[in-house]
Amino acid sequence: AEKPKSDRIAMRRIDAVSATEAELLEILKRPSQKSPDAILKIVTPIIEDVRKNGDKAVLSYTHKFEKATSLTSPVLKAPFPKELMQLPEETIKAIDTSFENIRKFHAAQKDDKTLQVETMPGVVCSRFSRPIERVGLYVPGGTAVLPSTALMLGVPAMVAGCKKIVLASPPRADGSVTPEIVYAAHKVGAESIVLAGGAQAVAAMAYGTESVSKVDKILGPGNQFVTAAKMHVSNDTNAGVSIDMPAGPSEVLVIADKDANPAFVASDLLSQAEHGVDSQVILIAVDLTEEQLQAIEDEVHNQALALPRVDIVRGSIAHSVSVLVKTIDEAMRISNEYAPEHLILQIKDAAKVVDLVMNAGSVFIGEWTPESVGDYSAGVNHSLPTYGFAKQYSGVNLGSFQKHITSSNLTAEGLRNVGGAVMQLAKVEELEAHRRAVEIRIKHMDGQK
Ligand code: HSO
Ligand code: ZN
Repeated sequence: AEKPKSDRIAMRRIDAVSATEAELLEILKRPSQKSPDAILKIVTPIIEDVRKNGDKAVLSYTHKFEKATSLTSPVLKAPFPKELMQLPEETIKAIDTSFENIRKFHAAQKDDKTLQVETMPGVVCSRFSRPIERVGLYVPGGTAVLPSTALMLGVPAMVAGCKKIVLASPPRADGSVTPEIVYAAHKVGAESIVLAGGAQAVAAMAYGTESVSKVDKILGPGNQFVTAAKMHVSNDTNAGVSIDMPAGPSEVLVIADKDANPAFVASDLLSQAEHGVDSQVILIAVDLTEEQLQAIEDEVHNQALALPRVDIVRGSIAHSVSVLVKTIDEAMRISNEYAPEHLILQIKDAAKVVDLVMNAGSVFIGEWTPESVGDYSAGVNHSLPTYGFAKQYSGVNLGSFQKHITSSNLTAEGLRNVGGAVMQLAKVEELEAHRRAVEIRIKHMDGQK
């Protein structure tokens, strides 16, 4: 029987043609997050406790929050026992295929060759990359286990040549980690898995404990506690640790025109909506008739009802919208303003429209490219900037696991060529020692001593 209309799983509609700019901006606002101060009040004492009391503190939080009371050590060291990665053949195959595609795409991002430019005769500037030595990769637990995240973080770390890869993931109540995560950790050559989640896992990796290795950078998505803890430790100059990017709930923006298949469009909106009640999905409908729009909405409703996570979908669809526009240009203007984590182009000549993309984490082009291929197996990374941070951040990539070091190498002639500019600027800044470091050499060349 038909569900009552009020029970319909439907996105709000807004007509961008008649809406004011202010109304549009309001609609495109992300659902607001809990105040960072409130979260910090909760995580700061946890971080302090772990910093002071090490393993004992980490374990006590894992006993409390994960209910894994049988755990006696917060770390599982490699080599990981075979019996902890027992998996069905299909799963091993799927992980292996995804691993290989992610490896290929990230290996192609290598810039092993030193970049070298002679800016003036005898003045050679170079740039070369080196791996970050020790990295901590946070793999969330929660409503879904995400071994794919272990691959998305671990594979580029491995390709970059990071010496020490530490994974952290909240254990299940029996103290174990899902075998898929252990297998992924094994494949990327992780040295250990920290059996903890939340702020305690972040603190353990930032400061190190008796058994958890201290790392130089922490990457990976997480809930608001994890994010707040990452921000906190990266602000502590004594910790000496950096992070990838701020993180918020997952989101997708789909641009669809008359050529789009309504069932495909709906399936993409729903794959993002099922991540969490705080996920946001946006449809930009380009010059669709009422009938076409209705077809998409019907698909959203009907497909949603068949999903095991329909209750989560209800939550996220409740704050999601369809924006009606007339042209692709207008659609792209709105998309660039929103700066979605994922942008799906289900439009005619989609590949050409990529030129207009200014802000987005990752783009999925054409009707045969659902977001889920990028989430798992295509080779692109799924750790992407959310919450509008695609305006200034890139998603995780090979560079996230490297530093770029520069060098300069001058000949005597080079120093003569550039020395005048250096001495003059040193004079302007009244930094006499700087000026003399050049002068002393030039005099030496001239035999004046
Ligand atoms: N779409 C998620 C990534 C993910 N999907 C993991 C499935 N598993 C955030 O980009
Ligand atoms: Zn996903």
